[in-house]
Amino acid sequence: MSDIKNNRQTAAQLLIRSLVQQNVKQIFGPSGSMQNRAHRLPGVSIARHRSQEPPHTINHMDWATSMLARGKMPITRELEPKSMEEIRTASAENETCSLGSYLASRLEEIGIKHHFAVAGDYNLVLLDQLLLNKNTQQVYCCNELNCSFSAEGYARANGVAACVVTFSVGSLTAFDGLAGAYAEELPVILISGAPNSNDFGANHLVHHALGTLDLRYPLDFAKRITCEAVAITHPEEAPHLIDKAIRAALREKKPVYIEIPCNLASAQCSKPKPIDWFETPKSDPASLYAAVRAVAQFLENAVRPVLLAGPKLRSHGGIDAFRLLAEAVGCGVAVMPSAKSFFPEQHRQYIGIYLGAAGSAGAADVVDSSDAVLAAGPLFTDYTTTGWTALPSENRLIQVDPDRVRVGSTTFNDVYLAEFLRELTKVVKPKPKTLAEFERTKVLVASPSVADAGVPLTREEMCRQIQGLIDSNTTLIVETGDSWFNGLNMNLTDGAKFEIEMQWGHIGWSVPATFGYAVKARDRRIVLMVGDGSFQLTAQEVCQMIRLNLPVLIFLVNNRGYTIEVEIHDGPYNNVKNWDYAGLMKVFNAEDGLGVGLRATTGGELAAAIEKAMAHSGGPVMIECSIERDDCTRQLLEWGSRVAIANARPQQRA
Ligand code: TPU
Ligand code: MG
Repeated sequence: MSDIKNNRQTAAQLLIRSLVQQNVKQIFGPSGSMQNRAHRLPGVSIARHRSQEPPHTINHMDWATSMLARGKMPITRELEPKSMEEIRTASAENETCSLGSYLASRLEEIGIKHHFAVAGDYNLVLLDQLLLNKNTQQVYCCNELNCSFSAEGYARANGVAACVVTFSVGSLTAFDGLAGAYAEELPVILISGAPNSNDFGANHLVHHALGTLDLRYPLDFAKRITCEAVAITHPEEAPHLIDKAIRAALREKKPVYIEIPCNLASAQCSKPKPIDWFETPKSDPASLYAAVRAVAQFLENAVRPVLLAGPKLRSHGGIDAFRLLAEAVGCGVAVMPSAKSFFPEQHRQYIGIYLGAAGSAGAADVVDSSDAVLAAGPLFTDYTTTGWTALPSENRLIQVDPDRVRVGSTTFNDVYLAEFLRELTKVVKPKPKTLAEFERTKVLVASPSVADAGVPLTREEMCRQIQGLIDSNTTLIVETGDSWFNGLNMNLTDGAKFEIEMQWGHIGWSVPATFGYAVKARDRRIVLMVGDGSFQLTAQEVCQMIRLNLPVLIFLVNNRGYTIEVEIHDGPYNNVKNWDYAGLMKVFNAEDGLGVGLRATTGGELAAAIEKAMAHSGGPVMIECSIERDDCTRQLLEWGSRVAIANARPQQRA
């Protein structure tokens, strides 16, 4: 028998004993075994809390214990000080809270003020318990995919996020967004309800499952796409498992999975103890020293080094350290697409986005001709290298990963990114040649001219007008499709932020992710660019922006198809059924919403729509921009053709 159960019995027995000792004649409270036991004692009578409940139906040992613990036992007369002392001692030893409130406290402690949720019978009690914590807010989503993507977006703005779904039917749908969080290095805590703990291993079937006795497959799946997956089977182990999972998420910057059976959400466990959640990892001193020496030497020997910012810089806390290192070296600084905004674009050393022929004008020339590329937190894939055409060769690459440094073919393990960048900054010498080269050779990109107000809207005119909205308080979020390249081409003033999901690349990600981001960053102007094809996956989450009065500005690019796919490989499968996108806002508003849907088919209509949007408050505005199916960026054409070649490589013979 568990310690907690023992303690509860001891506390209840102690109470009865002391009441009898003090000649208490009546106990008010729910009927149950404690009263039954007391009743058997001479001279004690019971007044039932709920008269309709027969005394034998509820075991209220829990009730008595929790009332004791809270000092609220409604007895009819005061107890003698001596016995109260005894009771206090017993209850102090038994400091408990519900498992759900334990979890809520932990989420609050690590800075999660909102958790996203979809209700289901396996998580209802847990949701009740989480609601009891008034410092955190529950935010509802239309489905579990959107729920995990909303949390992913919230993690981008907040550093960490949580979402709550039901067992199997809910969690399997949420896993797609959770895997996305893994790919994008975002700590998202997925909490799933589960069947009653007695059903695991029992010889009967439960709903929302496969119709077999196997109830462990969600946990098994979760293990493949998280850095920690735990299933709670007893309340006593909940604190340990919850803390273990949260710690892993914060340490690894990856998602985790916590499964809680429906009957345990309100069960008692020990109260949370203080924890230092945010310990910074410390490098192995010898390895750090060796890595710094090797890299400093490599840079010293090079004539034209450049720095390249990668997407992992943010999750591993290296953005500031990278900038200081860049300023110490004084060379040209390029960024990978997913690291746009991690280095200020107004900085004199900024040379643009490195994405081969699809990147900023002049950036690839500098990086590709450099003899030392220090890439901090990069992720080199077929997409980010434009079909392997923008990949620095190993003999000129210094790759700073989250927990190791590679110089050419030598690897230094147990070296942490931010610490390494700081140490390297102390010893590097200025090497400004690549910046001077870039300045001499750079091609100035002409600003697009203003289109006539009455002519059909073009992509270029649409982007010109959106560019005018970006200020230092803007976050620009861009969806898979030509919106990637439209967004990458935008100039960001200092303070503006940029969000892209290029690694997981899930169309539909941006609508819920923008919702999640906006829940956290209410003070920012959030601008989303999303294509028609992508929007159709997760459109309904716009209604949650309306529900919470979030003033998101959505540019829905209606080009009647999957243009990005058209440029990789065309076929009838790239045509999209047209929708009345702007008209959807009316549907989502129903009787009480403040969302606005507008349409723009010319530059003049777009300007008028933007003006209306800027004057609107209290809800999102969607501007549906109609453009030609083939009106895409030069960068998409360059990128699409090279990715197509990479995809079509023939099978290599062994
Ligand atoms: O600007 P545009 O027309 O390229 O954007 P739109 O209309 O949003 O089309 C996106 C087309 C697209 C697809 C169908 N981009 N990638 N895919 C493949 C894909 C399919 N399913 C998921 C979940 N993610 C994907 N990336
Ligand atoms: Mg499209």
